[in-house]
Amino acid sequence: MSEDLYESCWLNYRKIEDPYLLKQYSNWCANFVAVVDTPLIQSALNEFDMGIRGMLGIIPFISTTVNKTSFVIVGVLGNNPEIDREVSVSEQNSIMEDGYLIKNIKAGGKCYIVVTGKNDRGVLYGIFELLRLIRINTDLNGIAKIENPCNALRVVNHWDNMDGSIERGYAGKSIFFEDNKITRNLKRIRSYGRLLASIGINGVVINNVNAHETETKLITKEYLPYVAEIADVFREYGIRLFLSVNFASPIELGGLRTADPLDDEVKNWWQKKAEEIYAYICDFGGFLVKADSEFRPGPFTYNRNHADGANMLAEAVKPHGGVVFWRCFVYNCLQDWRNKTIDRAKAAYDHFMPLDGMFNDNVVLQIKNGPMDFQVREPVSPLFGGLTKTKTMLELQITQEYTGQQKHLCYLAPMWKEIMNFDTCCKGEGSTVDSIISGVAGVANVGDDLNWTGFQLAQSNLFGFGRLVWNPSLSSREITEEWVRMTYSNDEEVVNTVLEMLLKSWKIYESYTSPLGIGWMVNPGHHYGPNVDGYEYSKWGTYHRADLEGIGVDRTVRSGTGFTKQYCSEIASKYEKLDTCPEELLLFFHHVPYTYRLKSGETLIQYIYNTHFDGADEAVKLKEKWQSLREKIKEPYFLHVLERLEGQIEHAKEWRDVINSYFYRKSGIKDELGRQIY
Ligand code: GCW
Repeated sequence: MSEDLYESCWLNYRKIEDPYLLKQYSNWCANFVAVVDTPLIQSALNEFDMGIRGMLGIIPFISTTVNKTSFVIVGVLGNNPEIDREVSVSEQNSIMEDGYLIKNIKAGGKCYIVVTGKNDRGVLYGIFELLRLIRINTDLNGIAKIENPCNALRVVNHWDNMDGSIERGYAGKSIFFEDNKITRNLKRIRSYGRLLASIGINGVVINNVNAHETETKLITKEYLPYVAEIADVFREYGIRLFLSVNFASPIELGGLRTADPLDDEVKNWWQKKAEEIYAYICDFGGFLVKADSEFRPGPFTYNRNHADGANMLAEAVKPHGGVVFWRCFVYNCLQDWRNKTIDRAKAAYDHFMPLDGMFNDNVVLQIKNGPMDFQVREPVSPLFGGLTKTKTMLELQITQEYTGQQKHLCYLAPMWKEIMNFDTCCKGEGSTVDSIISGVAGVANVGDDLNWTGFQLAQSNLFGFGRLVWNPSLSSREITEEWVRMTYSNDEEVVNTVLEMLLKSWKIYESYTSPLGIGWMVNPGHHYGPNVDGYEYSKWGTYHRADLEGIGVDRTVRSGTGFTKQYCSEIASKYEKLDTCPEELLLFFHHVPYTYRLKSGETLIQYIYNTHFDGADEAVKLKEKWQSLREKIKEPYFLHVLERLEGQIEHAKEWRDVINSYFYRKSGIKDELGRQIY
């Protein structure tokens, strides 16, 4: 079963069909030379063995020394003269921490492949890459490539609760917790470790940032031995385990009367706690903290600021090499919707900018990509580029909370790429987000469903996340093509069809849901399906301000909330003016009349109608494209995807009709093309 596509996703090692490549790969891969001196090299060997058996149909001969003329030799630089000899000084210098070199060497009558890195994690990644290259049918003759991760911190965040539920999870129950206990199913965790390592992930937070009563106890001896077992499994794949913690733990667990970060007893409590945790998990990554946000406790209770809170925890884990991921998702969730001067979009910046430079060096501020909350379209948070003296980390949402909940196809890598490549201008032109951050965290989309992500095509989001975080300059097309080839087939028709479906899907989803950056027109609570006024008169700070003349939130300095001012001047002035504001964000920044003419010549209202009709039609085409592959995709997967796409078509119609009817009724303006609006 473990070789089944469901369980092993893009790591299903089906037989290579091309006879020329099969022969080429088999020549090298029949012999594997490695000194297995660490658990990660062991994992690399296991993976190689599994991959080669599956893809080439041979059992590799494993040895510690070279005694053949054709082989794959693997190991950390400096540990094996056979490897070191063939890697030039300049190559050695170009390989960074966690990076790797894959090189075909022809010398002394031998022809072989070297996979090496500065550390064993790099070697493991190199083996995953080698297997990937084989899987996607790359000619390895003459190959010489060095790959280094662009981000040192490559983390997934699970919003898993100990009762087994997953906040914003759409793929079943938690793989870590069940009935307020920690899972004994370490096999599943190991499979997950493989998946994560294969895309370069090196950190995992196993519990929800909302650490409730039971999860608070994860850092006690009742649970730590079991948390340690999970950490042991992840360690074999170069992944460090982190926990989300409750800032009020000294009170809830320690019986102290305060959690004041400047109180000596509190500091002491956390230091002892850190020692205890590290006694169980020697390489524990550290803490993720949601504080003073959506009713979670934090330093504000004691009149302290976020730097006080984060630094206190950072000091506790510092002697052990731990870090604190401190979230910037802090805003007033009890806002008065009548008050148009308050703007939730401004909150994170207002809270954290005054603290820039005040955080310890093992604190990383974790910032959601946009100033609101993972909508289908948002501008990039102004904290990127704003904070220049503090380590930052980008938080993305892999799980599709606002993007179709893994019932709709919405492939997010193209969106993430735009975000990472966004130029903040903070240090002049070229200060892109990916160049100023220390890492990326993604809210995981997996659960205990057999296919991990509920919707099989949503596996591509996890894959795309890892690959982009590793290298944000890869194109969406390259990453996506890798995924399709690995997951389904190298057949060109399959590759091109699925590629096109995935690459178009985000824009399609956007077009039948929320226009031009407005966001939030969803049912409250679960956030699925259209409800234009669902959040309009609520306390959450999430409004569209539609009236009979127009729609959009005026966030300009001139007449609105002044949010635009949070960006550096080049960007601010662009967003501030209606005619220079990028159109896809028009309604995020401006309140615009329905009769306003867009660059295309359409009026705003006509644009809303057109995109909603077109988007729903495009959803139909997604299904048609998929149907054209009936003969080429294994039946259970074919039918599973088909069923989801059919559901998407119906739900896209619902979106189309609710949104169009709402705006027709508000504005009284008819569709120029006379289509049916209710
Ligand atoms: O908007 C919210 C989500 C919550 C989530 C929160 C956060 C984990 O709807 O489910 O809580 O964002 O990111 O903290």
